[in-house]
Amino acid sequence: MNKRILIIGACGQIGTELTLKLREINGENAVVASDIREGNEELMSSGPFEFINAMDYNSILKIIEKYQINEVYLMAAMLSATGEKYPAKAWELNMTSLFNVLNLAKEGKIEKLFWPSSIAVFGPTTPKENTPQETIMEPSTVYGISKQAGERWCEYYFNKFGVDVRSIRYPGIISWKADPGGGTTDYAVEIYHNALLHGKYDSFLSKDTKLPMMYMDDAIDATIKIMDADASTIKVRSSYNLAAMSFTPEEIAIEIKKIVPKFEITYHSDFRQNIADSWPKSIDDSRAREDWGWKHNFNLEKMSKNMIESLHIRYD
Ligand code: AKB
Repeated sequence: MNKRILIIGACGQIGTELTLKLREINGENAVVASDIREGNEELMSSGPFEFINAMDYNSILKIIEKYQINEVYLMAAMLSATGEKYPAKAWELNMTSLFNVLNLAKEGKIEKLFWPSSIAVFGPTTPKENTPQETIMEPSTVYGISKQAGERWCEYYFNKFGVDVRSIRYPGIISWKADPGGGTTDYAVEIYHNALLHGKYDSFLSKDTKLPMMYMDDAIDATIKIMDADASTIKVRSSYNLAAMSFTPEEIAIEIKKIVPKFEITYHSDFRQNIADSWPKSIDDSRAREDWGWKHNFNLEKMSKNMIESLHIRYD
C-alpha cells in the first residue's frame, strides 16, 4: 500500500528535515507537514501543510481522514531545558500528544507510528559509559520522565493492542537547516553559528561535559530505516538506544578551530549543566545495529566540515 504520511511538529529541528527527506523519497503530495506554527520557506513550499495542535485529537483525526494518512511521525514535544521552566505544560504536551496518536493507531485510523524518545530517559543512577539498552532509568527532568513514561506506554499499546509503534532514543542532534529549541544539547548547534558569525562562543556547559551526539543526516537515516524495517525485526517496542559519537564542548571547539582558526570558546555553566550531568556520556546501541541494521556515517570531524560548509552557504 502506498505511504500517506503525516508529520506532526514538522517545523521543528528534526521535523523540518524529516519532512523534506520523506517528500524526496515518497513524492511531495504523499507527505503532509503539520504544526501549530509555520515553518521555513523550503518546508512550506515543498508540499501540503496543515495547522494542527498535537494536543487536539479531533484536529489530528480530521487531517488523517482528509488525506487518508496511514503513517504518522509525532515530532512535537517540549524539550529538556524548556520543560524545566514549564513542567506542567511539558508533561501535558508530551503525554497528551502521544496518547492521541497511540489511540488513533489502536482505533485502526493509522497503520504505523513513529515517536521519538531521548537519552533523557536515563538519569544520575544510570551507568554513564556505554549505557546499555536495558538498565537503571531514573530520569530527573520532566522531559525525561515524560519520555520514559511514553516508552512504557508505547510498549503497552504494542503488547495489548498490536499498535505498530517504533521509537529511537535520540542523542543530541546537530543540524543547520532549522534551529533546535529548548534542549540541553543545543550548545553543539549554537557553537557553529557563533564561530562563523562572531568567532567566539560562551558555552553553557563546562568544557569536560561529554554527551552522546549525532549529525542530522544520520538521525534522519535512522528514523526512516526503523520505519521501513520489517515489523518482525523490531524487537524493542519501547525505544532503541542509538549512537554515533560523544564529545565535550572542549573537543568540538578544537575541531572547529581547525577550520576557523580565530575561534575562541569560554565556559559559564547555567541550570542546563545539572541536566547534562544526569545524562549518559556514551551509549551502547548494539541492539539497533543487530535488529534493523543501523549504521552511522558522521563522526565529529566529518560533521564539523559539513556543518561549516553548509552554514557558510546559508550566511553568504
Ligand atoms: C535535549 O537536549 O533536550 C534534546 C534531547 C537530548 O532529547 N536534544
